[in-house]
Amino acid sequence: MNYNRMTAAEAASLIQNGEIIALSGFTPAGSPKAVTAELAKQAEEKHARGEEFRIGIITGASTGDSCDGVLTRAHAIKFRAPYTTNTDFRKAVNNGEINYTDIHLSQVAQRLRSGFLGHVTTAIVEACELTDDGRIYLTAGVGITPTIARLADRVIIELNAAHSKRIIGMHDLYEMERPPYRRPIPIVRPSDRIGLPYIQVDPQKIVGVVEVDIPDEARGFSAPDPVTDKIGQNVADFLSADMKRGIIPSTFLPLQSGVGNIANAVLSALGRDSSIPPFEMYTEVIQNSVITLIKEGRIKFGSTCSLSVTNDCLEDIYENMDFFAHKLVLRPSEISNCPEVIRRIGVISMNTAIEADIYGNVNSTHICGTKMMNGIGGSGDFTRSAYISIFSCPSTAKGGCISSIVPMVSHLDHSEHSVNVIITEQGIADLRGKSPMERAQAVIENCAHPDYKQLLWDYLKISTKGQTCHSLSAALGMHQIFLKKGDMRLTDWSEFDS
Ligand code: 0RQ
Repeated sequence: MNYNRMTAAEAASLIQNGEIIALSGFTPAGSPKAVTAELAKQAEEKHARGEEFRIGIITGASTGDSCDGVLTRAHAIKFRAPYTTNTDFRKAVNNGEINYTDIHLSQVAQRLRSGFLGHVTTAIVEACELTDDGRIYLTAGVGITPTIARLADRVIIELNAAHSKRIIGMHDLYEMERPPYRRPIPIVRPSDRIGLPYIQVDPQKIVGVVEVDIPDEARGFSAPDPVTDKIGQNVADFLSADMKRGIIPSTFLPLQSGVGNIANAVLSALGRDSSIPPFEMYTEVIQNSVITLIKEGRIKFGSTCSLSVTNDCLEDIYENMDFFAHKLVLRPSEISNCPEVIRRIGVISMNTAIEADIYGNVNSTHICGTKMMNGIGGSGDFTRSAYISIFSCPSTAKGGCISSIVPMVSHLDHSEHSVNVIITEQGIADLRGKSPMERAQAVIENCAHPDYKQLLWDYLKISTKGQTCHSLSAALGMHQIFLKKGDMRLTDWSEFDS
């Protein structure tokens, strides 16, 4: 089939006001970059002419600035799901301009198939190769691509020369069936392959092919500091102790690790801990630290939805594909984050909290209960089904003015029932098998910063006794004082009714 080669601007002009588009990729890895950038320019031109132009966007996870950033600044996004990390997007969501739906990432494809999210007209898919019979070979991130390529009325391909074709073969693409009576997902170890290395669509649906040469808009990482190093060491100590006690088998268990600076530092620390044997990952994002550990032989295999690595690291993978081809597999998000598989293979989940409360509830998404940060991502997919679920974070934020350990989380993403362990640079609170009061004691004693310990002990004194002790008027008092006075340390419980 001779595809219609076109410019990014021509492809963008196919998309009309009010449409819902869906994008390939997971994090900036594998996300389209050229058509969305042109779409933003065209939206600005239409707005200048007084024309309406706003669309819905559904993705696997976050994208780069050339999607969420430019389209937000062009006021072209009506609604968006799921996870994003873009600062301008975050502001527009929090000022009410964009309708944002936060969804567990494993569920996005199923919700699309079931029609919960409306009808996708256009899928924009980044590929490194396309065949005449409609085989699409993806790049560094998969996300929801198999599902959107099948469901959308039309597919636009961004054929990106910045990605090496040597990545062909690393993907294992499998789309879940619709219920009822669907068959089990036959993965029993992270390296199992169950699908195809490409997506096949009807070539007639491919309405345009845009040739580009644009690297992924990967984010760098802050260098580990003493706080993130200590958190990492505490996580490693915890896992090593559980292995010595026989809770974790001596062969170890597959690990999941979240996004961001802390996750990167935690993995580096695990890699350095010689008491932990070489291990596997069953995870949704692989960041730079995992690639280093694969090269060092500390990580044996990584199953992931994306290679969310810096561009020099991605180059390194492409250049050494003979080595990495047998060490990595890229899967759709409904498989990389599939609760069935996570529970079966015994994944240990390690995610980052914005704040945790003394009873073990975790807020991963909202600042002071109202402002969206990034979204729940895959943290819920993994936490609820994990063999052991760990949350870590620094004990304070914003120069010590915020305690990450609070009496009650200001927004709930992961409840006390799903959270097994909380770890800060101060120490480890193992919450397994503990009552709420025992959990509170462990969290305050082991995880809270010394500046906040007494305040939290005093909170328990003023709280109403019960299975879970709280003062309903003071439970969010530390947040209120931060919003009023800029420092949670100024909280005085006598200002609240007990
Ligand atoms: O703000 O950038 O202005 O300094 O939050 O915090 O400490 O740099 O941590 O980069 O690891 O991100 C939870 C957001 C942590 C991330 C979160 C402020 C802090 C800083 C970032 P500044 P750090 P990280 C798999 C799993 C949810 C989704 C998930 C995330 C900024 O890990 O999005 O887990 N997780 N997905 O100062 C006010 C607090 C704060 C606070 C931190 N209590 N109050 N601000 N900050 N705690 C991946 C995917 O699903 C794709």
